[in-house]
Amino acid sequence: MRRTVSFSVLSWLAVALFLLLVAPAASRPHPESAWAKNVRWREKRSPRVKRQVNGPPCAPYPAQGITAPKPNAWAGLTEAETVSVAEWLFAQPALNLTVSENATEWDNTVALIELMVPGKAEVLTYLNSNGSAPLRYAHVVVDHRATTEPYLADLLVGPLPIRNGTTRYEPLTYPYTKSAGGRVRNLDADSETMSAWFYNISASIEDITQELWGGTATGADEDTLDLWGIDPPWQDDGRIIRWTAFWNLPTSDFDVETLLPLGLYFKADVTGRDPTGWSVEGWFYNGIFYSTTDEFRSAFYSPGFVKLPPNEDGLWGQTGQRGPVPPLDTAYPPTMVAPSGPRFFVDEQQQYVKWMDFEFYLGFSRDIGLSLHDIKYKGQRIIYELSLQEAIAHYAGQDPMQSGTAYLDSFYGFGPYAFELVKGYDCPPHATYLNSSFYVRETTHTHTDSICLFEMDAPYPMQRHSTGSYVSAAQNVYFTVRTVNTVGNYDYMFSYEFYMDGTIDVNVRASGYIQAAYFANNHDYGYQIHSALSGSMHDHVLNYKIDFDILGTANTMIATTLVPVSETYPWSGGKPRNTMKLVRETVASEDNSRLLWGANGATQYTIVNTDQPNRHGEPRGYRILPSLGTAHLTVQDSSNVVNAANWATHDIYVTRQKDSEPRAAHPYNSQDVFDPPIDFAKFFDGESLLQEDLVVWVNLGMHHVPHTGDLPNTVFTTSHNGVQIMPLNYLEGDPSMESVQQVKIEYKAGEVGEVETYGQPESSCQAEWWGYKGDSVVRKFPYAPGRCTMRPRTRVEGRL
Ligand SMILES: *[C@@H]1O[C@H](CO)[C@@H](O)[C@H](O)[C@H]1NC(C)=O
Ligand SMILES: *[C@@H]1O[C@H](CO)[C@@H](O)[C@H](O)[C@H]1NC(C)=O
Ligand SMILES: *[C@@H]1O[C@H](CO)[C@@H](O)[C@H](O)[C@H]1NC(C)=O
Ligand SMILES: *[C@@H]1O[C@H](CO)[C@@H](O)[C@H](O)[C@H]1NC(C)=O
Ligand SMILES: *[C@@H]1O[C@H](CO)[C@@H](O)[C@H](O)[C@H]1NC(C)=O
Ligand SMILES: *[C@@H]1O[C@H](CO)[C@@H](O)[C@H](O)[C@H]1NC(C)=O
Ligand SMILES: [Cu+2]
Repeated sequence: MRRTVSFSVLSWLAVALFLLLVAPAASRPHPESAWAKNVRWREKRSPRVKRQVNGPPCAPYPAQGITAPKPNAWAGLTEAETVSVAEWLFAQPALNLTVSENATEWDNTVALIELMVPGKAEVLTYLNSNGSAPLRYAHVVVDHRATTEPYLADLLVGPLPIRNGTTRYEPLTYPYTKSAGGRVRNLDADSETMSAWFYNISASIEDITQELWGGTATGADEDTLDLWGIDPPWQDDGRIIRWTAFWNLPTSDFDVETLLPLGLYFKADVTGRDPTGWSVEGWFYNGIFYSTTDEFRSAFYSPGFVKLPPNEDGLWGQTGQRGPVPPLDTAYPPTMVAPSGPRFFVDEQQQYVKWMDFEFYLGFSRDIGLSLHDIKYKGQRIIYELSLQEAIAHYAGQDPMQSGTAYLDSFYGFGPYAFELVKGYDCPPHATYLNSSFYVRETTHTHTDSICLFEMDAPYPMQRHSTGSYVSAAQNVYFTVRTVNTVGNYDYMFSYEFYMDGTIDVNVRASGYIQAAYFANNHDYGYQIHSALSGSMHDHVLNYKIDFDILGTANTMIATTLVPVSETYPWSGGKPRNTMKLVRETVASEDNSRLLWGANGATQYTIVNTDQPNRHGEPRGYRILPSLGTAHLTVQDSSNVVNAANWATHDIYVTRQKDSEPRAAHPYNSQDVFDPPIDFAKFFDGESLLQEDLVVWVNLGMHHVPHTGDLPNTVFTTSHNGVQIMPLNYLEGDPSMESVQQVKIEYKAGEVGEVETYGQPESSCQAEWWGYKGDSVVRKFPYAPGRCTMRPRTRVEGRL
């Protein structure tokens, strides 16, 4: 679900100052900016009624301070570094740059300046062996438009600090699988002209839009309709084809436009930079394709032409309280407090975090937003990098708009859309917050409080056990790092959760507005969810990179499969027994390292170090387990993305770590889908994976078939997916037993004998523990009293 293609840049350029600054490459259908809305809201808002309760304090808690063991090797460029790089770039005559503020579609601009993530070998030397900090380089993207063949060029600039004479720039080619000198064509170079051209097409059927919907899309202020279309454009046979759809503009200040398709589409060949060479190639309405505008017009004015109803803004598409309030809903809901304050440490300067036995650094970039680095558990590195790589939302439908939509979100970037979190809603009241920053148009923008960190008590214990004489239970407190990235119409909530048993849970949830389809003839592609609306089926697939380092970089993936067998044993009297076995296999090379979770969850994938067995001879490692069901792309050999999302074809992949393969996808893969800058399939070249430095690429996904419950917004409860990364024979036992947050209550005959609290601080629950009774027994029949009494189960008698 998302936004719009880039040609509608012009429509929001005029008004959406904020979003414009955020993402010059992206575009949105909104007539108004968030900023403008905010101003209007301030004018409109009524005096607020404060909650008259003794609720928890809502001010964010600063975490305990700490000094990171080393300066963060992934920390973004400083203000001074960015400024110096920008100045230096503008002094390079060959780049022929124009400042963004004054640039036209025919000027070169700087699209990005950020840290070039240093190579792993260098960083490991720095972290492990007191080596010097890696040299810092900037990653720069130059948007070359002062040419008839516009392109985006990745450059490496450095080393930093800038020094006349020693600082150089060179094409950043090594992360590419495409042999194109670190550059890719820019299909959006003419977005403003294209927007104007599309408005002209729309204006040429103004009589029809007036008759169908009582409005126009001509680029004028009084427009009530909008135009945007497929992403990526069709790129077959060297032509660039864009299908454009008509949408109703919202009449409220809600972001409902993606719910207001009107069911009319036109096809245009927009190859090249000269608008006089562009042409309309047809129209599509209510299941019928018309190959010219004249043909469509004459059909429209023929008797019997069926005119279908529009989708219009209304309460149904707007969030906010309505309808009868559920019983007791106005009372203050349960909430969590942190009586001792944050029980974790943050070095804000170095973006370093330490909670219990986990510690790691944070990174942040335009393409993927938040990333986690050098994750150590009990002092040992387990993961060198854990980061989102790309997200696709691949739609389908009987119309060319839905059929042609397959958003690759890193094109828009996650970093610029990590908006400030809503305290008490996005994160609990006691959370700690960090800022994130990103470069845009010769400025640095900071989203304040856009990363939150907090501990939660899970609503179930880590462990419990009852017997007739005691009960034991351990509290399940876990730690979360979270951001929410709203890329267009869709809000992704990314959480990294750390558990006391050594598990890391990576999960994503989705909310916001769906991109819905016009209802006509779409029965095979979704449910009808409103009067003229269909819920446009689509897949979300989000790829994550997990660069494991289990007890060093020499690692192996082992697939352990439960298989049904028929086996005769020495004791089975010559008769086979139908049973099951465990089959251990290594994933030996990149020839067979594109994997599926498999039927019935029978295969467990683990990353181990076979040279580091535990005392029982089993290799120590970590297991990767889908925690909420997963999804890869249903569409095979997608006509939309071709080779641009070859990371979405399977559930989990393993490759050998290479600095030349830092990312599964490039943000501009959508610009050349047949030969994208990074074709993930090319990572698989048969290399051995036995005791090598391994990277796991895992997909989280959702098959989203929106229903009425997706209106007005998709809900996080059902739209979610996750994987757990959990210790496997890694430790001697369950490490959560080190925590004092557990209890053992001994009891007998309805009386508590002893309560063991292990020195944990007093809490109000402790009084209740003394009231623990166990079973209450009421005799119903005075017969054989000895046997009728419930007997306490003891270890000896129990099943275990
Ligand atoms: C943009 O152009 C105007 C007019 O030439 C000039 O005054 C202004 O300084 C330019 N902006 C920047 C950021 O260079
Ligand atoms: C430099 O860019 C300008 C537009 O900003 C263009 O007119 C000019 O031709 C370019 N010069 C070169 C040498 O490419
Ligand atoms: C790194 O330096 C610190 C402080 O000088 C020293 O304590 C430590 O042993 C050194 N570590 C290695 C691996 O050289
Ligand atoms: C590099 O040289 C340019 C042009 O001579 C000068 O303006 C700039 O200040 C110099 N930068 C540094 C870092 O010495
Ligand atoms: C759109 O139409 C106007 C008025 O006919 C014309 O001046 C303009 O050049 C057209 N724009 C494009 C991009 O074709
Ligand atoms: C976040 O940014 C705000 C506004 O610039 C600043 O006041 C605050 O100190 C920053 N917080 C952190 C943790 O850096
Ligand atoms: Cu969805």
